[in-house]
Amino acid sequence: MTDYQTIKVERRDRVAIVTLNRPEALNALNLTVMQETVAATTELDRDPSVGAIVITGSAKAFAAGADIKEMAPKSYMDVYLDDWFAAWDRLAQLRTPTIAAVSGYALGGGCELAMICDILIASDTAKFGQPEIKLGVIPGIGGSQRLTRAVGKAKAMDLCLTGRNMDAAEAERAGLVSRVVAADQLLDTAIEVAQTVAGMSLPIAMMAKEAVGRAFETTLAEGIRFERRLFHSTFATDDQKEGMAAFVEKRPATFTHR
Ligand code: CO8
Repeated sequence: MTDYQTIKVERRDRVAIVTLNRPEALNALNLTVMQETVAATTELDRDPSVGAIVITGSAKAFAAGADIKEMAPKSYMDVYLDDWFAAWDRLAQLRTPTIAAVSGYALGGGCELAMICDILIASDTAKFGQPEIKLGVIPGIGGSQRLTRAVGKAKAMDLCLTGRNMDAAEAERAGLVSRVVAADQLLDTAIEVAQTVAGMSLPIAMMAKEAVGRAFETTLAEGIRFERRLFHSTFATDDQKEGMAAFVEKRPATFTHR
């Protein structure tokens, strides 16, 4: 597996774990972290033996945001011409299900990275926020859009305008995270969830992900039409035959991901 400077990539059967690893900067997302995370997840996404990808950080910080020291001297032309942060959009294009396991700070770009993932699991120490306004900027990796879709206008405005943090309990109540667990259980829980997802048929999991994702992009009628067409197409897979046969025969399904 490729050697990276700012992330670690491990495999556990059909699950890949990408760990942000810049402890000296609380995993601040600099150019190298972005390039390495995008390169690693793109490679994992192409590998059919990977059924789910967990993205995590340290106990203290999932990621404390974009790297402020790297950003501070940039001019408008620097960030415009480089289309600064656009590469993170690649993560939203991954077809393999992704799970963010968040402990400690998930601020600014850290919160945005977690929100790009399909399932967001938090430890009871997690703190989410979009504090960019305190730096004289606004969210730049989708925070104003994804947070609003996840938690609604009231909390999104509150967080983006005051820059305050939301703790794990508030994040769960608001619907930003699907589960909160004790800090020492976080990675095991995320891997367990990832193993459950990875045990399903990969093409069917991709379709489920695509269908849910569509809800954020389209009208209800079009979304339902899209879902129905995908549902029909599941009947073209071996795994639909296997999944239903296994139910009828009262045995566990063995999916071949075809
Ligand atoms: N960038 C760079 N370095 C950071 C960052 C960061 N986001 N966060 C922490 N660090 C560094 C600190 O500078 C410090 O380094 P050093 O030891 O060399 O001084 C080290 O990490 C440890 O941090 P602290 O000493 O501050 O640790 P504390 O436990 O005291 O505080 C906090 C932790 C509260 C998380 C604090 O570090 C903090 O407030 N960090 C910044 C959080 C933030 O504002 N994040 C948002 C950044 S902006 C963004 O993500 C999107 C911008 C979109 C712009 C779009 C432009 C195109």
